[in-house]
Amino acid sequence: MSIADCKLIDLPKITDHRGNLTFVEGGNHIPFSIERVYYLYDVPGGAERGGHAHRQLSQLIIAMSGSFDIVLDDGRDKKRIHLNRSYNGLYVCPMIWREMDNFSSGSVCMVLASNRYDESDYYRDYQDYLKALKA
Ligand code: T46
Repeated sequence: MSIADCKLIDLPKITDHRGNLTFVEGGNHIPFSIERVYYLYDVPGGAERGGHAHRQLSQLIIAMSGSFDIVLDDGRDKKRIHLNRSYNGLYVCPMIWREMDNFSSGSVCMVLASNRYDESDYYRDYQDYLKALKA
């Protein structure tokens, strides 16, 4: 897996004079079934989140409101992506280190995940992650 496998996905957007509607179908718009949804909100200015990789988990990360940056790192290359549209989702495949910062005031980050929460799926130490990539 590399950061080239992580893609910004344009989700369907139904525009309407009443407001817009976007939807996500697991296995259709994203390459996994959705087992869990979580969201980050009330993030204080200057906060950083992430700082880990997942062994198995695939995720779609969406800026539902406001904006933030995600730095993807596959142990060779790094890429900073700015998310600021609720109809765009960043697909992050397994074994990618991610860090999040630059949260705007009032931003909400929603994440669709392929599995339930499992702490044993995390690499939270960067050196352990690099070792696992070489193994
Ligand atoms: C990711 C980024 C975008 C749970 O109990 N259940 C959950 O579903 C999650 C996601 C977390 N937690 C617990 C685990 C920790 O005690 O909530 C606490 C904070 O989690 P963490 O430090 O991992 O939060 P972030 O914002 O750094 O990372 C999260 C996800 O963990 C991660 O998968 O990609 O958001």
